[in-house]
Amino acid sequence: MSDRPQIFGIPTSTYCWTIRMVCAEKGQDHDFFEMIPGGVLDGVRHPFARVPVMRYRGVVIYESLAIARYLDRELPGPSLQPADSFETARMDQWISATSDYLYDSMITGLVTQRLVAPLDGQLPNEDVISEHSAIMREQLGVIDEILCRSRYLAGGTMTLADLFLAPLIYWIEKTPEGEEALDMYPTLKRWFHGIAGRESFKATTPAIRV
Ligand SMILES: N[C@@H](CCC(=O)N[C@@H](CS)C(=O)NCC(=O)O)C(=O)O
Repeated sequence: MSDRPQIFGIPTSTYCWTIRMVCAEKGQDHDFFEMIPGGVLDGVRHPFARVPVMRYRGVVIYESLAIARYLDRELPGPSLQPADSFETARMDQWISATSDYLYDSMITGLVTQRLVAPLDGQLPNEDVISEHSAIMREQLGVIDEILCRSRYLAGGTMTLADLFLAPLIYWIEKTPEGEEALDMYPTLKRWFHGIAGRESFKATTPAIRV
């Protein structure tokens, strides 16, 4: 049985990246195994055909939030979850919004079309990009407003919420639409570059260049 968390997934996945950053922030080495959604590797599978899946100390956990919270509680190192109830609610609110709304506009609507489709030899769907970029710009405005009032999404300390959102911002910044939108929000941009400058982010950035 491995004494390091084993993370199964695809390197470009924002969810996988968040989990890898959680390990790095806790000062915990991990092993990453490439497994496509729906795949089975070394007996590990996600029953709903998604990634990541994590195996650690003989237990298998899927769903990023469950994995992140588990690792944060189990591993030594600085806590990535607030002690305060209101800040915890704020953290949960932003993780939920990231997974349910921001991922859809930024990754599914923009990044998949602008960056991934051409890699597959397909033309990006400009209507989809334009529709989702407009939604994304509004969402970025909401996030920027929060970050004008507090250093991180849930308050004065970095939490899991920041680790869930930062990989999305990394990918949108690689698109012309995302880059232009981020230029409108210097506070959000500063927050992102603060996270992107951390060792945990740099050590887990996907090797792929687009
Ligand atoms: N609720 C899941 C979502 C994970 C997820 O959607 N992962 C993407 C990769 S970033 C995936 O597996 N997509 C495959 C698909 O949608 O079929 C979690 O939080 O872990």
